[in-house]
Amino acid sequence: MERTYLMIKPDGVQRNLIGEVVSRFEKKGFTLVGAKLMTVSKETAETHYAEHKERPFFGELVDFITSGPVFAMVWEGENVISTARTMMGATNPADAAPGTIRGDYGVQVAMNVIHGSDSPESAAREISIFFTEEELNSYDKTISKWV
Ligand code: DAT
Ligand code: MG
Repeated sequence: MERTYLMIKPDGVQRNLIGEVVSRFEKKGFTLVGAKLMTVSKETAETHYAEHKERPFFGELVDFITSGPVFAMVWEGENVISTARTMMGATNPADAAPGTIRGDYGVQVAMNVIHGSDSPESAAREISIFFTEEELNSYDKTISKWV
């Protein structure tokens, strides 16, 4: 079963959107296998966002993601990686469709509420950066054959 790494960024945590965002993925039918409120270190932020190292906004990105607690999560389900990206909406909230998380709650590109892995490779990499095996729960729901 596919897993993805989702993270409510400091803006989402401080705007009290944890419950709202978690609720969307719960109602969709995905399974939460790990979650924690945590403050990301500069080193971890630089590792997580390594692909953007050369971009002009890299410094700001690292400063922002380390500026306050994030809510780190691992979700499981069929096609959860791409479906979560669809539910998040476009990177720039100005381009994100209404009904998506960024479309409904974001304004600025740097503060776009949520991070989500963009491929199976990045999901595996990001999950291992933020969670140990012991922190992840494998369980079957009785309704799993319905959703
Ligand atoms: P996504 O988060 O949709 O995967 P990304 O990987 O291209 O988008 O960029 C990572 C984050 O960097 C993004 O969520 C917000 C920030 N970012 C992207 N483009 C930016 C820009 N032009 N200016 C400032 N921040 C930007
Ligand atoms: Mg990305």
